[in-house]
Amino acid sequence: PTLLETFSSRAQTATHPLTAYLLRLMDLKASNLCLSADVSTARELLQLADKVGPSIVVLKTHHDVVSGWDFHPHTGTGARLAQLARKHGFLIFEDRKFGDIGHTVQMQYVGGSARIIDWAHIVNVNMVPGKAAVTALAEAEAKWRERYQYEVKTSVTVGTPRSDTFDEQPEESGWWNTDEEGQNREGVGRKGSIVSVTTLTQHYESATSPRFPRDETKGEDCLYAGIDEPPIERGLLILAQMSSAGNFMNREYTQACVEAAREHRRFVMGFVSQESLNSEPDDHFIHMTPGCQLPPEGEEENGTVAGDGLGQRYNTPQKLIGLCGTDIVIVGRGILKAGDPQSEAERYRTTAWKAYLSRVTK
Ligand code: 5FU
Repeated sequence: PTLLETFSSRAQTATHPLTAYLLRLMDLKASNLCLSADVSTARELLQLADKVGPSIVVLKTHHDVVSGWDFHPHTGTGARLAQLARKHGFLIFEDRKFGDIGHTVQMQYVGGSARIIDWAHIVNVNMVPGKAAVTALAEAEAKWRERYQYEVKTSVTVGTPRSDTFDEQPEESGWWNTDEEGQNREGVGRKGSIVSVTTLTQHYESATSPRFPRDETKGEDCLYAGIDEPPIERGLLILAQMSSAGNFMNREYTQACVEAAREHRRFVMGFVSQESLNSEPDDHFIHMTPGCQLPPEGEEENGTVAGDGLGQRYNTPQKLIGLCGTDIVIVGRGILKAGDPQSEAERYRTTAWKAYLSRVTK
């Protein structure tokens, strides 16, 4: 698309279902703001997500900087973030920057304690090891989705459902269950216990899944009015350019990232970059841009703001959205360090949205 095309029109042509969803969300919430929620405790993270949720379309996390992160698949921090994402209508982007051989990044994406794929709609990859990392993550996502869909569809009831005890999982909880035919089935329960797949599915639905069946009474746990559940497809952003001074991502490198993205249009949503990288008619990528701050209220804006002294460089939303043609600005300390993060997030939202509006109405 050209830089003049609106988000709602791009939602019609986006190749990736999650990108189409995100563009609709942006249009609906009049927001192209991502909060980089770099706080140090899980409690702060959840409180922040709940407060700032209405202003943002993406919440970016670094789960490994958060102390007290609860890894429980159904009631832990990821699951609770997913719940807040449904309540306010935003996507979760774990800024994990996978950067290893294909086999390792697959394990890091779906496994470990964090099970990132279960709660993060979006992750990103550092392309230094080569294109295979992208292929590997795409493969892991497809397998995960297949299993997820199988779990949602199947309703085999075996043994005694342990539904009411899931919340206080003992240490031996894990994935060791057996189904009717004696097949080993992954599930959550006490080691060696038998669990109904239905029950498992319900737990996914009620806590971890973005496809939470909407409560008739809606109440607290509902999506932003007018928007449906996001599709189950997960998305990848390729780290094509960085905001930090003296980084090694030159033009050639960035171009290789674009090529990798084109090879995986059903999985790659777009880029973390400093400018728009769409150049061919079939490029429907979305661009998220960190290194963004506004000058203090009342001060004149000239496109840049002083860096943080540790290599970070800042550009204003006006410059990034209006001139460089990126779509979403990622803001961390600009919002987090403010006296009132909630109203500061609104200031960023309105400024970034204005920059978008003037870009498309030029
Ligand atoms: F890929 C990148 C990049 O090029 N620059 C970044 O700053 C990622 N980041 C992240 O965005 C970084 O890890 C922080 O989480 C966030 C920027 O935070 P700030 O407080 O707005 O500087």
